Amino acid sequence: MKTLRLILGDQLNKTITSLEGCDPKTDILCLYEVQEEATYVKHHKKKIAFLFSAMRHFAEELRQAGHTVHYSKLDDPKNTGSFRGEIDRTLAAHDINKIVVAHPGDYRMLKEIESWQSAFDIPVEILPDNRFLVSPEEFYNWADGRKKLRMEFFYREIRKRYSILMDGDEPVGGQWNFDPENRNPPQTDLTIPKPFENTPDALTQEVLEMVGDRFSDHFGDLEPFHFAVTRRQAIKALRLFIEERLALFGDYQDAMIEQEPWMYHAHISFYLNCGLLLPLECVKAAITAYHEGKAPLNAVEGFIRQIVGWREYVRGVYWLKMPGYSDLNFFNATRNLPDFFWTADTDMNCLRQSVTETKVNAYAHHIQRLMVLGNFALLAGIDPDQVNEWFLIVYADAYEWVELPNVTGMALFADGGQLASKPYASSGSYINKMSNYCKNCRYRVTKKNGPDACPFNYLYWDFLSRNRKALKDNPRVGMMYKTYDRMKDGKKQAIRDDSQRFLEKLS
Ligand code: FAD
Ligand code: DLZ
Ligand code: SF4
Repeated sequence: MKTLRLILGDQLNKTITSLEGCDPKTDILCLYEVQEEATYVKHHKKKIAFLFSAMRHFAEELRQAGHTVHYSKLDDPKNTGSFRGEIDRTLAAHDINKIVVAHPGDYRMLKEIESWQSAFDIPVEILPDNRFLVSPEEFYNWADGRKKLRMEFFYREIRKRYSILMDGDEPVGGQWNFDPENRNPPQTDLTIPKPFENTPDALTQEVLEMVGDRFSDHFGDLEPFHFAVTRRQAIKALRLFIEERLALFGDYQDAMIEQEPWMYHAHISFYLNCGLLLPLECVKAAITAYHEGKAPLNAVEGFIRQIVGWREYVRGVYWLKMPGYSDLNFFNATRNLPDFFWTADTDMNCLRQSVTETKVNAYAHHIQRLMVLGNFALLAGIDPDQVNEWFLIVYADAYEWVELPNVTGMALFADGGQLASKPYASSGSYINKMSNYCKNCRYRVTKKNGPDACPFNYLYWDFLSRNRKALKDNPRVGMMYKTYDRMKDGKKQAIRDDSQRFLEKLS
């Protein structure tokens, strides 16, 4: 009797629990490319190509390590298009008495897997997902009894538990968080290193052709394609970040420069989220660089906080709050997503740059996602379902467990403050301070009203005014309402008129 060990497309690591205790003589390792996963939302072409190529390379590595691997290619004429159909085919061909799989990333997928036991009438064992440092159960325990789930306190516990950047019981440098040092505006004379670029091999070329043929109506540019698709290549990408970018990661973490999509960020979320890299190895690499004097503490602490803090925290929130979390709409926002989120056809330069780079790279860095794209969706009152779907489609690192809390919780405040203490709403002045986008914009960031004024300026006040009832008890926005209340009636009317004119045109 054999065990079918299913490896999902985002579980591409030999240490994954579903491979523990695997008997290469009897067990079959299964990877399935299926149409239902590629189209439950219409993922960016580059995202599909990346994942399929990484899956095919991983299958090859498993074969070379002596395992029996069943791999369903999407363009195999016999491919049924669904996990159920593919498992059915494997069961029909082999004498299998059990299915083993590591806990999936998404709630949707968990429900699907839970239905298999009765569908196939054999045991289905779901093992913990060891690609994370904190299990959903541990997070429930941490959250239990807390009024507010603040990332900072969660992060400190993880630092202590894993002894990360610790000096006994104290944080190295005497501070847990160096964020205040990490908000430098961009300098004009920065020489930003070239990003990691992998050259596609024959296997990747085959995938690119297939994706080009079959998903031509999906968003995004398929080529050039430079993602790492094996663990070895992903480690190279990580090393390059540590050597060339980490030292300035902290200083310019929030900065945005026209035509510079990569800045000093790590560009490893795609690899972490599909298993090619693991969180602790990234953290250790950064700490080693700190001890070797290659990167300052503000950069290293900032980087590890993203990985062992934010990343683990949003996953914990996701599993704690699902399934209800995906339905939240605190501000009752109903506006349709504007077309320019797909076409980049807008006069607002910050949005045009961010959407264009997203289309080309299936990547945008955090501040573009939060303070340009997310901020606009928040201020314009775009329906959270549509915003979530867009973010899930367009980024190569997007899976619901990480995308949903970042969009619903952090960018849109659609959860009413379960994740963030106040909405990340801002006028054009923040974007102007942290980028050079405004210089080449048809709008004027210093103008507050009128046809040439930066739309973020009036939309910001209009958002606060529209949502006063919902935000009235939030102490962190009280000051802004005081400022609004001091405005003359004519100014308030101009804000309303400009916003209405702009938003009507948007629809
Ligand atoms: P860096 O800035 O170099 O950070 C290093 C690593 O820290 C990242 O690779 C990532 O693994 C982790 N990290 C940083 N911030 C976060 C965060 N807020 N949540 C989780 N992990 C974090 N990240 C995704 O992985 N997938 C998503 O679908 C996604 N959607 C987002 C949507 C919005 C609206 C916002 C505001 C953020 C989103 N993020 C998402 C978080 C963050 O923007 C990306 O992780 C980051 O931009 C990835 O690029 P990087 O590897 O260069 O990150
Ligand atoms: C994202 C994705 C895509 C596009 N295709 C597949 C696939 O064909 N087969 C597969 O096993 N996984 C795929 N994935 C990743 C899954 O969507 C992911 O494993 C679940 O959403 C759980 O996180
Ligand atoms: Fe964006 Fe306003 Fe600056 Fe234009 S002026 S780039 S719309 S913030």
